Amino acid sequence: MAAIVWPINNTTIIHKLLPSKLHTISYPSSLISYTLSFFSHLLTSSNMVSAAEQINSPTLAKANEDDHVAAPPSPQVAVAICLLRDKRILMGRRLVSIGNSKYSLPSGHLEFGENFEECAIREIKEETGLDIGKIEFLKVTNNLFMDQPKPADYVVVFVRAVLTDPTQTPLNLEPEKCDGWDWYEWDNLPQPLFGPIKKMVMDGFNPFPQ
Ligand code: 8DG
Ligand code: MG
Repeated sequence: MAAIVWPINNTTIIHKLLPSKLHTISYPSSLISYTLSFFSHLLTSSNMVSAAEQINSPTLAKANEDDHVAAPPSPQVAVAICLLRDKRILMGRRLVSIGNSKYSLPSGHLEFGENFEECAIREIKEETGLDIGKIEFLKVTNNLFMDQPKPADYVVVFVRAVLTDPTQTPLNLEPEKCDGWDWYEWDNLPQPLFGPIKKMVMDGFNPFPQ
């Protein structure tokens, strides 16, 4: 004997009723009569869930919200600048959560449509008021900060640059993010260094032209 097997979840009833989706299996006759009566009940308009209703359903909205919450954070792109002056480099002590109280380079997030050079010029200007030129690509690293309340993944493009006016002095224009800027000899860098730059130094990185 043949019986129609219907889906339990009536929100997918239309899809499941396509002929190609019907299954034929053997069942006792009592179950078949129950099956057919329930099947006709499902086909009444009051039980059919339209596509529009499904899209507007609170359940779907909740599921989408849950998906959004569960989505992993995306990697971000930052440009870090090795600003060189004679034999010294500009560094400042961080006051933000990632690398708090550690010394690091001026750096910031790449904005949409910006190239690395434009980002370096803008970030240095915003953080120190300095104008830079002769910007050259040095290195790119991928840095994970998993010990943060909100873990972060930064792809960091390191460039080097020099002052366009060597008499300019750095200002601390974002005092909530940095303790202040100063020039440091490469072989006498301030301590403690921020993790990613510390690792680069230990691996032999040197931003000065050789
Ligand atoms: P923005 O909002 O002004 O664009 O950014 P920001 O607040 O100035 O960003 P940032 O923390 O100075 O730099 C962005 C991220 O780059 C930082 O959270 C971690 C990562 N980063 C590294 N290495 C270095 C580094 O040597 N110096 C700096 N400043 N950031 C670095 O992975
Ligand atoms: Mg910064």
